[in-house]
Amino acid sequence: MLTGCSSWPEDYADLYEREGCWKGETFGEMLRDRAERQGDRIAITSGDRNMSYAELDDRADRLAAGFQELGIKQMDRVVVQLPNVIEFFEVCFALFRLGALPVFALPTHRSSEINYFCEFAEAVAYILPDKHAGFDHRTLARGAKEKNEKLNVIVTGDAAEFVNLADLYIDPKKLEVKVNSRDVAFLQLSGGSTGLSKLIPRTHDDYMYSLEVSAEVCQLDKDSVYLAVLPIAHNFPMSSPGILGTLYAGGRVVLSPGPSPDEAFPLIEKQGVTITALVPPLALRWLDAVSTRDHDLSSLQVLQVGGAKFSAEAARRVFPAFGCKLQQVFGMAEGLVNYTRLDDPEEIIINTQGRPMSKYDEVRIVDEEDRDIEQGQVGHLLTRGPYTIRGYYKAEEHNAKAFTLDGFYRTGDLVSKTESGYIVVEGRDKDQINRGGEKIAAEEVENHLLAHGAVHDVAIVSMSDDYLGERSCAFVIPRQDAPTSKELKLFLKERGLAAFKIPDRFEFTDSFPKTPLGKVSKKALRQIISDKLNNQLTLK
Ligand code: J2J
Repeated sequence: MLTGCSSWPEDYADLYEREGCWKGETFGEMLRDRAERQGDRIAITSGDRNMSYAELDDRADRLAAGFQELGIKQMDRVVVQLPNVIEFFEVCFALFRLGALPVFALPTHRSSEINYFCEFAEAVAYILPDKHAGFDHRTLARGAKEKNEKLNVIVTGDAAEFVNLADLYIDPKKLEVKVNSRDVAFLQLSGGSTGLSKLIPRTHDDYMYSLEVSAEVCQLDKDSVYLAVLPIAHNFPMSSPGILGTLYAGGRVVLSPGPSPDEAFPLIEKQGVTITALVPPLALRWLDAVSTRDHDLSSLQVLQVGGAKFSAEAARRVFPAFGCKLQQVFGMAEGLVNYTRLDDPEEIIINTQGRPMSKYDEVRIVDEEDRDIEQGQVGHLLTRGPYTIRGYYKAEEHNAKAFTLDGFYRTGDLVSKTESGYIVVEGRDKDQINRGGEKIAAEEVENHLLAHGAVHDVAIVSMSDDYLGERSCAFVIPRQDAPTSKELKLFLKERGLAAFKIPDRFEFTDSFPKTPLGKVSKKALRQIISDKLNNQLTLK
């Protein structure tokens, strides 16, 4: 096991293996198997390009050889920041075959996040696009390289002074590495609640099991066509069942260049898409658009919505608008995924966030003292199971708080359970803003703002928003020369913070409301901003 990671205790590992959850298969082997069994079938469609399983398998081998020649070895960490492109798959499977570990960054991440991932994960390489969504990613590479001149920078497209990914597909060699399925396959990002995002070590065995069960619950098979709309580095479109679950099932992944109805609807029609996954704000956008377009979306069987709470009102509109099933998905990159089942009664699909996908998932709903509460009451969700991590990467101190002594992960979600065992997400007790599915750790942004000379103190909270569900609001106690919100936004941008983390609104104040224990009361701040927004609405 990679140093800095916590494995499952032996008795649990034995249990999960004995029960057939962990099958001893690595990602590299999984792709090889699909390529041998159905090499001619298309694995990925991107624009006009169709890549078969055999071709993906071969290109992964070639790239693994190229990576090896560059010096990338088993257990090395490689920051991968690629959008929804075929190279994403080739890179991941090449690294999996070498036993090297992708560290998944989002295309929206900027220098603050990238430098942290490179440094914290002690990455030997950083793989990025030349430009994406109007941004030149090579500027990030230059910054990262300045901090570590040994970093291998590999670029898709115009590589400038860096290595071009296209040059690394060389004659495949027999790889001498033996990758163990119990080992970490990659590091996924957590939404985070304290400071910087924690890295989540996921093993071949545990993640493969989550793909197997996800594919089963979502009834995927070789004829399934999954449209990847959300950025595929996110855990949801990656694995629930997502792109990897689709490959697991031998289906076809279609990559959408963007999430808008204008980009996605024609693809659904042309490619016969059967399933796709959205976050709630996108689902709202699609719901509004569908009646004004005349694309034939009849191939769509399942529309998944997750990542943030989907309101019952919006959920009710899905079937009439799309004529397909809605599936609510409540998951987390740390592990546990809950799904409504495709044959569940409508009221369950509309009003709940599903139930755990595996019978080996253990779920507890507890009070402040970790005591189980009565069914139907709201409490803290704890979970443990065959695909839920036992600790974050190199985070001993944080792990002591984020996990119970007996290994349950504290999700930070407040939930209740229906009589039939379905989970309803009721709120959150983690210091995080869920901005339409993008998670923002308040403390991370607060720390950046505290570095501004004119900021004495700051507290960031969520404010409700009709479209995104939540947006972020920063309450700032300024020093003498009060900064403007524009200055502060620019300051954060210049510090290289991803745009989605920059507060949507700033409120300047003399003091913060306190809890009886003397801590800043974020609850009171949320109330202040909510009252203010309501007043503004009434005045309009
Ligand atoms: C309310 N809150 C939700 C939902 C996630 C599948 C689906 C989603 C994620 C994901 C994922 C929610 N209703 N339906 O990894 O595999 C909030 C909770 C949760 C946190 C996890 C997957 N679905 N959430 O969103 O790691 O607060 O994973 O703890 O990004 O999102 O965020 P993340």
